[in-house]
Amino acid sequence: MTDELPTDTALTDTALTDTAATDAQPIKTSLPKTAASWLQQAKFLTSSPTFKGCPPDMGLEVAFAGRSNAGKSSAINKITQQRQLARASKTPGRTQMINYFTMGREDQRLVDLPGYGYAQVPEKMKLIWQKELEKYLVARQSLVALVLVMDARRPLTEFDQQMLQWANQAELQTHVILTKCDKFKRDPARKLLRETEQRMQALGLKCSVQLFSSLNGDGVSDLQHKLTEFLEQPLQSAEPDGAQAS
Ligand SMILES: Nc1nc2c(ncn2[C@@H]2O[C@H](COP(=O)(O)OP(=O)(O)OP(=O)(O)O)[C@@H](O)[C@H]2O)c(=O)[nH]1
Ligand SMILES: [Mg+2]
Repeated sequence: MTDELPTDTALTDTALTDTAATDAQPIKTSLPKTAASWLQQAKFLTSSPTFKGCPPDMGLEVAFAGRSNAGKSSAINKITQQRQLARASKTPGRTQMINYFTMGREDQRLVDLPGYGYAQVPEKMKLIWQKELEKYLVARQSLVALVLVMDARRPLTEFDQQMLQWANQAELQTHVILTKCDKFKRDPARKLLRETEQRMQALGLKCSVQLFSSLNGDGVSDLQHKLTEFLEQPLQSAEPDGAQAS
């Protein structure tokens, strides 16, 4: 490791019928129709500057990690279709706490982490962040996956690589999003995606990777679906049994 550690409803009211629990009275369960409508329900849960202050370590959570200013908070706002759920800013180092969001159930959470690699944070502060973030990444049992956010113009920094190596060793599923891909035309963006995949392969890093833009919405749906997989979120099936036209 270098001297820097990562510091950085629309619920449809349609009732679905689950007949498994009882013969006589089926239990009615409301499920969101789509990944987008599930994520749209996101609400702020809590913020903590320390690992100790995090909410109870139960259920499942996915954390957004990555270099400062890469676009973590903006990505959370975009996929939840809420402008100011997570605080985004031009000033690097904006997110200074571990911020929690839930989609109606406290056992499914998204976490916005402070960014790493921002040199202008006071040294003392930086060390505190590093420690707390390290504790969080190592000890948090409910952390099932990382979304590693990289600025598409500077993918796979030394620290990103270390983060991926660590996640691979810890057997933590990782999905990389290359943000700000709106800065590229379509073909160069695709080329960049291919090259990044190849570099990861060459480095022996296992993870999935996609393009993303909080500005024009590229890749939003892919990321939303990935999160439903990680958080094991059931959705209404597109064509419920018996819905086919005869
Ligand atoms: N063009 C473009 N700008 C983006 C995109 N995502 C984020 N930005 C901008 O990048 C800056 C940083 O975004 P944030 O979402 O605050 O970044 P962060 O990773 O949360 O930063 P820290 O909290 O400091 O770690 C802001 O000015 C955003 O408007 C994107 O997809 N495209
Ligand atoms: Mg942020």
